[in-house]
Amino acid sequence: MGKIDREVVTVDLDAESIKKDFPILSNSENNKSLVYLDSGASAQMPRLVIDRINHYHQHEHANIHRGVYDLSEQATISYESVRSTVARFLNVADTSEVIFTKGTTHAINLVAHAFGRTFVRAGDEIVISHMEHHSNIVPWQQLCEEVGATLKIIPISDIGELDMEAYGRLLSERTKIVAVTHVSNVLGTINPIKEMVALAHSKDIPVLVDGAQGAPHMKVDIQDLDCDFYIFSGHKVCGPTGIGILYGKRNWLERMNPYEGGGDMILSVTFEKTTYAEIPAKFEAGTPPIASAIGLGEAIKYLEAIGLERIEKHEKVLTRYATEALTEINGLTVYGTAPNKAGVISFGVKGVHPHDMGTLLSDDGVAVRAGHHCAQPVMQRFKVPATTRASFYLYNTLEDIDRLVSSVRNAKKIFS
Ligand code: C6P
Repeated sequence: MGKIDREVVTVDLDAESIKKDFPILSNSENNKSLVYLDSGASAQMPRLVIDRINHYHQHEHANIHRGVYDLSEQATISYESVRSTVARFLNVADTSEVIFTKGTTHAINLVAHAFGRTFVRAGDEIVISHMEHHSNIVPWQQLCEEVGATLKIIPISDIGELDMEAYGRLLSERTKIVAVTHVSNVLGTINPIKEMVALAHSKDIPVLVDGAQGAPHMKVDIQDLDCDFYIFSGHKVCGPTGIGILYGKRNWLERMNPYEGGGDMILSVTFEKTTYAEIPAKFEAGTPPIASAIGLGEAIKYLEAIGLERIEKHEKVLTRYATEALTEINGLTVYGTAPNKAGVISFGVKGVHPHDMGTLLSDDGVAVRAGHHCAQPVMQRFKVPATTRASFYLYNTLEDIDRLVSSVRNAKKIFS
């Protein structure tokens, strides 16, 4: 593709007016208007999500699934309706396959425990990739240590793509599950999930997809991907923290033991024996974050009204524009240059530590993340201790990118 001309580039989405939906984005940082480029860590919440959560607290709060009084019944209806909203968002046919969790990390731990302790034994193998977030490494590593299984790693190329031939070779009769990220939170690479699932399924191996950086940024169609588990966090889809989603195929969920025990996940309890509720309740022990779930439902409706396809397209324009402008800076390296890439740019500038870069950008009102991004193996792969990372969302504009680029140039001058 040719070079992007700032004047002629068109975006499908009016990010400037979308920005006005987000109260926090009219704040300033260090006396400069805030440019928020850390949505990969946590997206901001639009006013209607904040208002919906407040309304729940002021007018609807009661525990769910328990009370016979109106308030509790209303809270239950509001909470359960989000399950259908999530099912529509992911194109899941059976709402019972949608489980509320505390977030992506909690959901992966749930599967590693519940699936792992049911199906993985000594000598078995679990396949993950070199670009996983720690949340999709550590729970599997812990499982392997506990049961005597082995973790196998799909390598990545210099541009940050999975080595698909190596992936094929890693799958064997010993493989019990593949757990792979939809989109790398460091490199931005969008992985060929459908192809990976088809290959694994041809050998009867289930696939878990960490969708923390996928579901917020593109239309996810579970029936098309055909994965066995898909996971994401509320706070990365413009919802609140403390809530996440685990989609799981009924066939697996029904055969998995519960992860946590407690109220709401049982059918009957005696001191001799407990029997468990059907899914999804079986995996939702205790009082859930009701307000957060309701906020998540509102966030999803907000994103749907704008359109995930438009959001994805918008982020692609921003990414291309930012990549071209940043790579014009001498001594700047972008880590992760796969052609199929989401709105994440990790970079380093010769002579400037990523943490110093992050601090200097913050002085200019530009919020980015600096560090290992909870993906230390990616840092090891590219032989860097850390990177600076800008990540984009629907409310970012080309002017935001201009501010980033000019601030990176200033930071570079300070250190030269
Ligand atoms: N990545 C980032 O700045 P939680 O914290 O449970 O909501 O999500 C964990 C997680 C799992 N997988 C991927 C691919 C992720 O990107 C994240 C969260 C944030 O990149 C915070 S470390």
